[in-house]
Amino acid sequence: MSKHTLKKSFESGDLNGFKVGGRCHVSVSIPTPNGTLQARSGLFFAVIDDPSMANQDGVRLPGPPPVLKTRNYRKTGTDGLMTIGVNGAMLALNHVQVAKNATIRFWWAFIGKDKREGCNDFALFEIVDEDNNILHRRWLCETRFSLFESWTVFQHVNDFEGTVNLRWVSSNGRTAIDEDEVEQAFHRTYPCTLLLDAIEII
Ligand SMILES: [Ca+2]
Ligand SMILES: [Ca+2]
Repeated sequence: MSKHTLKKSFESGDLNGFKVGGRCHVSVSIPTPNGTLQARSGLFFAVIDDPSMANQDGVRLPGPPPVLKTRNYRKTGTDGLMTIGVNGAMLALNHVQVAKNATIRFWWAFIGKDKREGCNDFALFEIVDEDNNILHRRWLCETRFSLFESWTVFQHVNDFEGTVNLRWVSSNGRTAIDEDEVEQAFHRTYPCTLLLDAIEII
């Protein structure tokens, strides 16, 4: 067992200890296309971006809290399609001590609503150092591939020794030919949701 271990399962019923960007909360259940989903561990789980804070046309209801701008998140898929973040939400655990070869593990689920042309909503996880250098980033789900994923385990063996920030992001995304293409109002609608539970560093 590594010298720095951590367990977070949201069983306090709040997000104390996490940095929150945008609309995040804890819940005991959430509706999905496959019925009601409950926590993977214990009673509570985190909901990153809030699907209940949008109307039936997918338009976000006014805050507070404000949504988080996510346009710094982008990637080009193996098929050449570029995806650029629009807005969403983020949960972070900052200043986490990790030992080299520690295993970072958590359970995630994804609920997306957007299969429209020009949209690719997504969820990702990243590990950054204290200077914001990306040590590891994994795109967990994209709506162009899947609109719903039930609880799935993520595991990563860390190869960095020191202090890191762990971030989970849920984001509206748009697809673009080039980065100068302008975001449209419809890119900000039908936000997706990332669910998170049972975070462990062992
Ligand atoms: Ca839990
Ligand atoms: Ca969307």
